[in-house]
Amino acid sequence: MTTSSTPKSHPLLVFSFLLLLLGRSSLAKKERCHPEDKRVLLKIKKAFNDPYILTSWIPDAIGDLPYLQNIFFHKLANFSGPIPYSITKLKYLKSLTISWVNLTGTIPDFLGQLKNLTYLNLSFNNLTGPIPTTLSQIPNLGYIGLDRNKLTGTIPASLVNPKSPPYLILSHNQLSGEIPSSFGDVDFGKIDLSRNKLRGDISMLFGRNKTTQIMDFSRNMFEFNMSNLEIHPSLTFLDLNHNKIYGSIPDVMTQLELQGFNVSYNRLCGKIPQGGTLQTRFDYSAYFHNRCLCGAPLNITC
Ligand SMILES: *[C@@H]1O[C@H](CO)[C@@H](O)[C@H](O)[C@H]1NC(C)=O
Ligand SMILES: *[C@@H]1O[C@H](CO)[C@@H](O)[C@H](O)[C@H]1NC(C)=O
Ligand SMILES: *[C@@H]1O[C@H](CO)[C@@H](O)[C@H](O)[C@H]1NC(C)=O
Ligand SMILES: *[C@@H]1O[C@H](CO)[C@@H](O)[C@H](O)[C@H]1NC(C)=O
Ligand SMILES: *[C@@H]1O[C@H](CO)[C@@H](O)[C@H](O)[C@H]1NC(C)=O
Ligand SMILES: *[C@@H]1O[C@H](CO)[C@@H](O)[C@H](O)[C@H]1NC(C)=O
Ligand SMILES: *[C@@H]1O[C@H](CO)[C@@H](O)[C@H](O)[C@H]1NC(C)=O
Ligand SMILES: CC(=O)N[C@H]1CO[C@H](CO)[C@@H](O)[C@@H]1O
Repeated sequence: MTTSSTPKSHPLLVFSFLLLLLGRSSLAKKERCHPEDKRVLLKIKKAFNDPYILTSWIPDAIGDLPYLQNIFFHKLANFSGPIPYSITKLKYLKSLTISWVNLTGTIPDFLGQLKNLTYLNLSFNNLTGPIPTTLSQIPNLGYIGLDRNKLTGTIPASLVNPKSPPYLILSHNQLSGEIPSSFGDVDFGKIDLSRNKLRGDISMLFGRNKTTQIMDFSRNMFEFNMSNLEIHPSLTFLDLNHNKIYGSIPDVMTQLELQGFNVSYNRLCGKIPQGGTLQTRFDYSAYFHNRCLCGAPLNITC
């Protein structure tokens, strides 16, 4: 149930999409839109016709739609600016996507007031500053996508709520520092921290009990000994390229049904374990530029 307008599409398309998503479950099925919401939507429609809105792009009136559950803004031309405070009036909001719209400023602390949020996607914008610690005040936030912005600072330890095993996508930012050790207690579904300036040991994110499927830590400065990593069979994608990982590739990797695997540009040594998908699915480029890795598919004998 998603729509994505092209960069040239008119804001009114989004308005009509909002209209489609409206409604309280308690309402009679034929009455799609709460009457009060309808009145406000008409106000928003008027606002979108007013070119002035382009300077403060989400009209304040959006906060007068208390029953709205989903917001999906994607690839809208000429939209730019910060997230408005009025969004906190949307007490029932479950899903918030504002992506590819040149959102600027910081991620506001007040997003933590959206207690019903389960999905947050602010990817592909120009957001700056740190990740607010207030996101941890949202009890069931299971999906956090803040990728492809200009976020800085460290990842707050409180960001992730272990009770709602999260998808955490923070790739393509300028985040720095180490991963909070408390993340070792979390069983992520997917974790993508690629293309940041993160460093330190992330071996606590692995383990026999973790059912994580996708891990992308590529292009950071992570540094740990890979030799004794324990990995659950659910892992299907592991990208570690361009870090400072040392030791050797553990034999357990041959027992996984890997769709993606890349340890190139690290400091690994020793023989690449032979078997599983390690030779059949991945060529030398998944292994090259290490300190002293050898064996197939590298053309280096051990
Ligand atoms: C965006 O702004 C440019 C320049 O002001 C204008 O030419 C274009 O028509 C606008 N696009 C939309 C979809 O309003
Ligand atoms: C972010 O801003 C830069 C420069 O202002 C611009 O070139 C870029 O297209 C913007 N990114 C997005 C996703 O709008
Ligand atoms: C994004 O917003 C910035 C700041 O308002 C502006 O300078 C830039 O031109 C915008 N970029 C696009 C692609 O709209
Ligand atoms: C966030 O939204 C963008 C645009 O719709 C989409 O490409 C991306 O996959 C979404 N990210 C996540 C983590 O859902
Ligand atoms: C893994 O899970 C089992 C069963 O739940 C538990 O006994 C064990 O202590 C866990 N191991 C680790 C390393 O957390
Ligand atoms: C990595 O760990 C293995 C197993 O504990 C150990 O034998 C090896 O010396 C370590 N490698 C480095 C470079 O510290
Ligand atoms: C592994 O990553 C390197 C560096 O980004 C890239 O050049 C190579 O094509 C990748 N190989 C595979 C099999 O993914
Ligand atoms: C899970 C959750 O926070 N649910 C809340 C959704 O919003 C209503 C209205 O504010 C609250 O009563 C629920 O507790």
